[in-house]
Amino acid sequence: MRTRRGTTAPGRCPFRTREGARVARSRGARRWPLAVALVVAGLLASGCSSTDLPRFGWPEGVTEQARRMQGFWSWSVIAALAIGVLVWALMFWSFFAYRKKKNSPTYPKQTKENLPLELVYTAVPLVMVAVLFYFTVTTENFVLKKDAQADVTVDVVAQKWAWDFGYQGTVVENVGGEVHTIGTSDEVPILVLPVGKTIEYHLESQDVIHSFWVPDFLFKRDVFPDPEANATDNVFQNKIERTGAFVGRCAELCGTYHSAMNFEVRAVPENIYNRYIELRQQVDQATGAPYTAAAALIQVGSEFPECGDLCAERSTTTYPLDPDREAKAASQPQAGGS
Ligand SMILES: [Cu+2]
Repeated sequence: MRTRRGTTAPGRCPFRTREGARVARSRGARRWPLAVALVVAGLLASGCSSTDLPRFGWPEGVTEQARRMQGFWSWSVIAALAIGVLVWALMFWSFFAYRKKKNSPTYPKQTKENLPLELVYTAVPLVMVAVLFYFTVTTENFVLKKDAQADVTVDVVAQKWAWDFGYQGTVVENVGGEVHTIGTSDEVPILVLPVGKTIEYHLESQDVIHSFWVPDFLFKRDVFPDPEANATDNVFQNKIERTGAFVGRCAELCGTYHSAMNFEVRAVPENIYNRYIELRQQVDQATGAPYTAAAALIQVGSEFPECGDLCAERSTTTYPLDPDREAKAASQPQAGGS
């Protein structure tokens, strides 16, 4: 039944009229700028830059293992987006292709129990889960892989509330034993390591459970007392890909000064690392005692001016927490630190 412009017959959809269609179109036209503004605002509010885009929010790690995990994450997101686009396309195609046609008196043909189709959409998700599982396992195996022969092996001993780093294979002149760097309440221990080399970490706690965590490694591992008796895998390896100072923390709530249990990884070129370890095994003529970590860093810095802040005697990423409970002021960075 035809109607005059702007009126509708009882029981008919108002958008069937030309007037109604125009109203719907104008509402749609008004919503488009709002939708675009929301998308733009969302992108701006996310704080991401174009360089972050390939990582899809994954933090930037500094080890070979972290890069592999990032690759897995990025490809997983790309695969999810591709499948999402396909599903959205199928949805919208079916919305429009099979909608009730204008002037059509009946609904489109309804179908059900299409066995081949049901088998397909049961099998496809299973394949997707299997593919994701395969890449999850291979990535995890890569991250946890241990080479038979590491280039540098360090003993990491955690205790309330400091770290002790020992370099296997080193012998301190006149004193014996391996080179150790031990944190105190006045000094954050610096673990100097070479870039591009396989580092092996042996973890053990002297008391409670701690956790060795360097955020830039995108990796952490709980540190148990007596790891053999506790049947824990206390050894892992990684390869640091770039120089820099990276803060390390205890990631297990281990007691009163847990938050003070920081350290710093100093990743340096191999020649600087070799000289540092050489010095740490020697007696410092100025003191008559073996070189401390700070004295060795100062000496290496003077021999290799290009070392710059990488040879700073104190940590540059964190600072000791003042354990004095009476001190009301917040701890401040050490001179030269940040
Ligand atoms: Cu701890």
